[in-house]
Amino acid sequence: MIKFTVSKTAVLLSIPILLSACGENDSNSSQEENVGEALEYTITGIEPGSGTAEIARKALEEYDNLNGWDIQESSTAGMLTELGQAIDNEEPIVVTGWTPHYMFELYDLKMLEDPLNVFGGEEGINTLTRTGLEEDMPEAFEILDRFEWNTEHMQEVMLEALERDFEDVTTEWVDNNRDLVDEWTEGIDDVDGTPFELGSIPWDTERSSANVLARVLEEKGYDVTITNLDPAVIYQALNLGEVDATAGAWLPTTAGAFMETYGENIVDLGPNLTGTVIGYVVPTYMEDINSIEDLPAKD
Ligand code: PBE
Repeated sequence: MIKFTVSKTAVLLSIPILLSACGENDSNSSQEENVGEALEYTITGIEPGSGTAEIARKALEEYDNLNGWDIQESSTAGMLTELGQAIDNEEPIVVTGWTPHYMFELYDLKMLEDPLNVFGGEEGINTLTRTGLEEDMPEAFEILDRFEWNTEHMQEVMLEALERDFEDVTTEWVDNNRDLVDEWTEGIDDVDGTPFELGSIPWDTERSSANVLARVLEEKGYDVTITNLDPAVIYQALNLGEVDATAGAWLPTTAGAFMETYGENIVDLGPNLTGTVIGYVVPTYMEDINSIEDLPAKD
């Protein structure tokens, strides 16, 4: 039902888009109004309970023009399906997105500017451990502390993992990136089957880092279990010492509230990757919408 309304309105949209392409700035307002109507003032969100979802909601409060807008939270898979469908039909859509993610490889998208800095701009993905890990498992702790890669590496793993499972992909990745991996492990003693509990949250970015680390720790002799937990739960589990580490804490913004609540017994080893961004994302064909403030207010 909703889809039908969107596509009907999208037909109306094409005329103002053409007009604004001729450089008539004051035609923008009519197009912007239609974008809001076409979307029924709704942003397509992801899993409630994720840091991203929390901050996306906060943005609705902070931006006056988003008064009356809502976020339809569902799942990352649902969001990606809706995004794909909208793009197939060149319909407007606003989603909550993040980079690195293959959505930016598959489609022409842009992250909307965030002049109020609600989404925090560039952040990093930090490695966290429970307190006491350094004393209990100094070898693993040292590897975790040295672990550092970049968005291209992660992107490569995520793209490959669209076709094959993460375990295969990361086994191969570790083999192909031996020099880098050696930097994380050089001079560190092997262990003999020590169990290691690695927490992950169920998104591809975190699956990538958890699996790369698992392969590296396994090569050193650890018996690694990757446990998938909800974002809020992983911080509680670390705080209670129920998992040993995670490599997937988007900080300081995305997971900032979780760290404030549960961070007391968590050791933050700093970023293993930098330059990540979360925010509202639109297809580039929405030419007049470049900033969150360009989204039309609901009258
Ligand atoms: N992420 C990707 C999310 C959800 C999607 C890791 C940025 C988060 O932790 O909120």
